[in-house]
Amino acid sequence: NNRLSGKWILITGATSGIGKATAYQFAGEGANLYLTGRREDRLISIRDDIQSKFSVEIEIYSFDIRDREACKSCVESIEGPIDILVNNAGLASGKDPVDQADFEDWDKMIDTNVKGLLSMTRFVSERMKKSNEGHIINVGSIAGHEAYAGGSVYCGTKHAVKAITQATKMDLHGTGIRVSAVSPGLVETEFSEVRFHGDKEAADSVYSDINPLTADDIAEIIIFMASRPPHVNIMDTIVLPTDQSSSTMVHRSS
Ligand code: NDP
Ligand code: 8X3
Repeated sequence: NNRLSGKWILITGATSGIGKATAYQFAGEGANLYLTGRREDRLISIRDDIQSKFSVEIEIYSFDIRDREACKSCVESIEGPIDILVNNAGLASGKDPVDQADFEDWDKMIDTNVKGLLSMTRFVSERMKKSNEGHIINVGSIAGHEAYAGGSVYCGTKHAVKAITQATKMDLHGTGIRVSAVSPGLVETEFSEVRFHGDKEAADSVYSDINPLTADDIAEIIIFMASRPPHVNIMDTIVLPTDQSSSTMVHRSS
């Protein structure tokens, strides 16, 4: 009665955090995986580790999601079915005010979180439409529902993910394809280390004295969405740690 067993799941950004946890949980349900990310060494070791624990098939594709041709050739070289696309690859880069922020940071976020997600959606939805079934699950954020200071562009990209999710659902109206988003608050992953350009202290302070979400908490929500019956389409879920009540309202124990 497992609705995920034997399905094929394409996960972007599977080398770390939420994408990696999602890969393990889908494998635990007996689903096969296409895993992507830039760091090939990690893709290889994650593939080998998952296959030492679960008997599933895994293909890995190492490329930069900002490279549209690479997205196209990844999807084209996948011969088997793509039942579910988890658009997870993304990042925040910097948290500077709009008058001081770095243009390279802005380009990275827009090119990855918006254009990369769109490229994958474009190529995969075209295929799903032919078979009239599939499920696209976008990783949004609380930052796609509320903006905060220093987040003009990151929050802008996640508001875009929310709009893209809604419009994609409408574009695929009348087909059997489902379109969902999950919108987490603070999840302790490599996210803040990336945002603060490797400054571990700054990254740790984001999660200090709170009980943050884990990547597994979000993976569980993704698995739940994916395993509903085919007539059930969860549009979005905002998931916060109990210690967080809005983007900026965070209860710290000290
Ligand atoms: P991590 O930094 O742990 O993981 C990010 C993943 O995205 C990595 O696998 C990375 O792979 C991949 N990625 C980043 N840039 C690229 C690129 N140019 N090409 C291909 N892959 C890329 O962070 P999270 O797991 O936290 O982030 C996953 C998603 O969750 C993101 O979309 C993020 O915005 C969102 N999110 C995170 C929250 C949090 O608090 N952590 C809260 C809400 C949403 P590689 O570097 O190997 O390419
Ligand atoms: C990540 C959530 O608020 O840390 O999307 O930027 S936040």
